[in-house]
Amino acid sequence: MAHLLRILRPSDARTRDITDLGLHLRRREFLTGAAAIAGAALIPACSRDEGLAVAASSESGAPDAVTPKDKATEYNNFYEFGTDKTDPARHAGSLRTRPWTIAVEGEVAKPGMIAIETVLTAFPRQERVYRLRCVEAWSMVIPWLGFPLGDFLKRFEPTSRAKFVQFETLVDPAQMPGQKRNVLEWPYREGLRIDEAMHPLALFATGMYGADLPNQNGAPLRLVVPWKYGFKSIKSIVKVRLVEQRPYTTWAASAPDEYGFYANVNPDVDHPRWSQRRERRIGDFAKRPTLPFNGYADEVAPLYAGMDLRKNF
Ligand SMILES: Nc1nc2c(c(=O)[nH]1)N[C@H]1C(S)=C(S)[C@@H](COP(=O)(O)O)O[C@H]1N2
Ligand SMILES: [Mo]
Repeated sequence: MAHLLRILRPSDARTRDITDLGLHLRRREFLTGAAAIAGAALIPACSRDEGLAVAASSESGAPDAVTPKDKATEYNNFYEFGTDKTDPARHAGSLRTRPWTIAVEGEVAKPGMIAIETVLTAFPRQERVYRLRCVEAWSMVIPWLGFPLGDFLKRFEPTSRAKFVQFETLVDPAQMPGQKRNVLEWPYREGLRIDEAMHPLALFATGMYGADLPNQNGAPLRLVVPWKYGFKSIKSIVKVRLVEQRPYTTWAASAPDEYGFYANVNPDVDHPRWSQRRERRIGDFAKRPTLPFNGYADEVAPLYAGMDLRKNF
């Protein structure tokens, strides 16, 4: 991993935005002689819970600023609470996030239930500043608090037959009023190939902006896969199942011509109803180019070597 930078404490990221980090990246880029600022930097964990950041600046050289917190917490997709962007912030207060347990099952040597309190103590949180690119062609830059998904999975000892991971959101229409309508098949389900899930950029997030996750952003535990369209980043997870075959995933099942299993951000593959070439960063007026793998190609493109990414969209 080429570009390294460190935020010493999670709170630093709120005061020093990615503008500074972008300059820092560019300096490093200059020093290492690399051609372009390609995307994310991953910092090896050197000490416990010191707050690590993965930041990026855009290909044009213009630094990416962190999206204001009120935008990231008031403009959401979380259909369990309604389909309007403002529904989750207005209705997610009814979600009870304690007690909360996550079931881990399937192709693992040690299946079991893990309480969210155990998750919070067992896996030290790091800060990761990632771009989030929704398939609807808007984007944000969000400072998450979380830990590598791979660290979580390893604790349950996946077997050699674990080729994919499936995730499920809670189903409870009393807490999640959007589930009274059949806009999607509940529970919301998502999945990754095991090598994608083990990639160090794949994150299990329990917080954002230096605090615990607001309910509307997927409390108490959600997935964040920054190189894929936002719908892969499933919220409020209650089940993780390791499986041998590619699992059912909600959006790919509901509209297979529009949403693929891989859903890697790809400006060259249009959605049937709109272009994916450009995106609107929430808060910006002008659109900006969408980057292959959302700017994380250096890190993740090798996962897809030899694959036809138009077919496997
Ligand atoms: N359970 C569940 N997870 C979900 C969704 C959803 O409707 N239900 N929406 C997805 C979509 S389309 C996006 S873009 C992101 C949005 O995350 P954010 O609201 O935290 O920005 O959550 C994803 N995770
Ligand atoms: Mo999305």
